[in-house]
Amino acid sequence: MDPHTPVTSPTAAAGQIALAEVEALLQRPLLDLVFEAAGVHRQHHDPGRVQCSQLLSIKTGGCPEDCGYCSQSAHHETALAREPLMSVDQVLAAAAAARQNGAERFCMGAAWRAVPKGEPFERVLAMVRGVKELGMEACVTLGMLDEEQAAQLREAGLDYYNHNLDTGRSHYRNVVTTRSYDDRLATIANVRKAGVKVCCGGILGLGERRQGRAELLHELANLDPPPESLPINTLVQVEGTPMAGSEELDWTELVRTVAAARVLMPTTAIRLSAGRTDLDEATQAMCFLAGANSIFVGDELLTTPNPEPATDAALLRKLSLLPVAHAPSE
Ligand code: SAM
Ligand code: DTB
Ligand code: SF4
Repeated sequence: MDPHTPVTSPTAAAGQIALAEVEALLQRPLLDLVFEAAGVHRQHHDPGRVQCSQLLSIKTGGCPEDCGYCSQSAHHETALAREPLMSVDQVLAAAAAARQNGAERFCMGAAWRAVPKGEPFERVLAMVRGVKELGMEACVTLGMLDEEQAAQLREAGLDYYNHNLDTGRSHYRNVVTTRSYDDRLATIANVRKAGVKVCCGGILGLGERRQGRAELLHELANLDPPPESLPINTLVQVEGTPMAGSEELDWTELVRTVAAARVLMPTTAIRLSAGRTDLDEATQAMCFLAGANSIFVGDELLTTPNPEPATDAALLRKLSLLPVAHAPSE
């Protein structure tokens, strides 16, 4: 068959998607795939808008998990200094500054295996309430949580919980050994049950093959419903972590993955996440064309650099992309 022959692409809206269908999508000629994804994107989203979130690491380093990519794992010797849980005032000052810089969602990350009980969790709940009072959307990423904790976060006003599957099921054991794929899925189910929106994606460039990326997209597209927000990170190589030195991902594989995610999950917000400092403008533009419509802004992610705000502002201007307006306070 001519590789450019139009095909009927699978979409999560139509129910369960087979792994073979995702593999076929990822094998399509790149430009055909991007062309289709751009069409799907324009049917479901405003192609002139980009959702902007800002991150803050509220508790840094010393994490008991052994995620092979992470600067914050206590299992690896990295240059990162540990920092205890920040105060509510410190966090809200950072959130207010982020809002001033144009972020409409504030995402707070903690290097925990699981959400702790007691005062630290109460403090996080106060941070969520405070971010909401600033009129911003609130997102947290705190590791595993149970149903009751998810309900408390919802009660505090939390909009999104970020919990990534990172990679496909078969490659997962090469990346993390201290928790299972099903542990991740159980937390995501608890978040859903509480009525909090799910932000769930992965990292490309962890030494996986295209097959591994197909498996990841297959898992994500078959979540019921698929995640409302899907971060696609490319590995930020951190010296001292086992994944540092992994083979660099070719830019076309990133674009291909973004485009396939857009076709499979038409209504999901796809975030071009970690790794943008290593992407040239043309690659980022291609990702936006292929369906990415969300980024992290601010010059730092959690512990690693992000493009300077002026650099991002210039890129968005060149592409005539506007940030999504601030959501009104609830
Ligand atoms: N401890 C919590 C957890 O793992 O769910 C929350 C914080 S963790 C740093 C949030 C996510 O950041 C991870 O799930 C991973 O996908 C991503 N991440 C961490 N280090 C990264 C790196 N070096 N490059 C790209 N993405 C990374
Ligand atoms: C996600 O998928 N990417 C963000 C957010 N969720 C929490 C984090 C990226 C972290 C990159 C490495 C660092 O800065 O520590
Ligand atoms: Fe801990 Fe999260 Fe880093 Fe894994 S990714 S080591 S759970 S902070």
